[in-house]
Amino acid sequence: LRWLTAGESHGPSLVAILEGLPAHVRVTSADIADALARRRLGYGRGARMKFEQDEVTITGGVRHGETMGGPVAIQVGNTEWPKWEQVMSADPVDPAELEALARNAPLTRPRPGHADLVGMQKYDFDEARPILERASARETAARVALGRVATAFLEQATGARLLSHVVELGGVPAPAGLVPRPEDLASIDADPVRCLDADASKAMVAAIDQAHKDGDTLGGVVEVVVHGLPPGLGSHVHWDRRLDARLAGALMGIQAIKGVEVGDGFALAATPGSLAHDEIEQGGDGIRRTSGRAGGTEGGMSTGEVLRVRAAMKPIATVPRALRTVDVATGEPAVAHHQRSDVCAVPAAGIVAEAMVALVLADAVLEKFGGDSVKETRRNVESYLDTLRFR
Ligand code: EPS
Repeated sequence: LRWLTAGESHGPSLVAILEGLPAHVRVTSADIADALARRRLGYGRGARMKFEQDEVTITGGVRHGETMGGPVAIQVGNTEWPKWEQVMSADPVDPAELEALARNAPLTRPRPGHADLVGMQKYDFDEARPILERASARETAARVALGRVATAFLEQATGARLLSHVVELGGVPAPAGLVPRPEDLASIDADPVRCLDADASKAMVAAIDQAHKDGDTLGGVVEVVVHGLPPGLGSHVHWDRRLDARLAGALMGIQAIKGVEVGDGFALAATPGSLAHDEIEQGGDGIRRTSGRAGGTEGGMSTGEVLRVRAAMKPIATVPRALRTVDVATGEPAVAHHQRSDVCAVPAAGIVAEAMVALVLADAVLEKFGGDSVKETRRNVESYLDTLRFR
């Protein structure tokens, strides 16, 4: 599976291409629009989330609600575009016209923690606009669109079900050990911060309100949970084939993510070996683990138990109570530029994390089982499961 996104935060649209999916994956523009709407959920988002719409068009690879085997191409229109037509025009614009636009004022006061400064250094720009436009988490809309297609494939080919929830926000933890089931998804999505526990959710909302008052921003931790994966995705034989390594890389590739855990992750480092592993027993319907500390991978392979991966998001770098920086035009001390921002985008990060996990898993499923149609992949999965040793 290969995939790419292109487009800027205030450009005309984002575009995304997914290549290598089999034919007959059932997916519609409405499914993708629903996934994008889930990404816009979440208490603490900024003004733009209220007035901007995600306009989805599938421009290739799907006919009458099913993939045909060719690259799937999706366009997500930015309804903000008319305001940015000159500032972000692909073709040259009369400099006098540009200069008259307040929106085009050079951004020379880079935000600490953002891509602004190092991006200007690396790509040789004297202001941050060309950097922040692509660094923006707006791009995650394109990934969520692709992730929805990957999720459809996973469900239809393997029966796996994927969801996410917020396990910590602004230092407020959800109770430990809550592992949501697929049927919890509707109530998680209905919660303002996508947290499974009502009391923790209230405290998280209060933390966001306080940060908003203080002109501050908040981070948190999201967890993606996948039920029903077959054992044996990924491999122990080489570092870059390990499923957990691929998941970690994909999650770290989301804007603002600073840490990843598989299963109990960092807590396992402080737990004696006798209590850190998942013991194996012969259950009624086959071999199973008695707990889920490893998060559903052993030796870099899915075990067939519930997969659980976490991503830690730092607070958004566009902090209203502006941080100290240097005006790169003058070399003088300054405060970082700020127009508007989200207080917290952790609930949305869960949806993006689902998309990244879905893309990695779809890739791993195709690697192991192949198939040019969903039926063929499913048949291969079923015959593998039927002949599995030690079931
Ligand atoms: C973002 C900053 C905000 C968010 C944007 C991501 O945009 P702006 O700077 O225009 O206010 O609204 O997120 C989205 C538009 C989106 O669809 O998620 C950033 O700097 O990452």
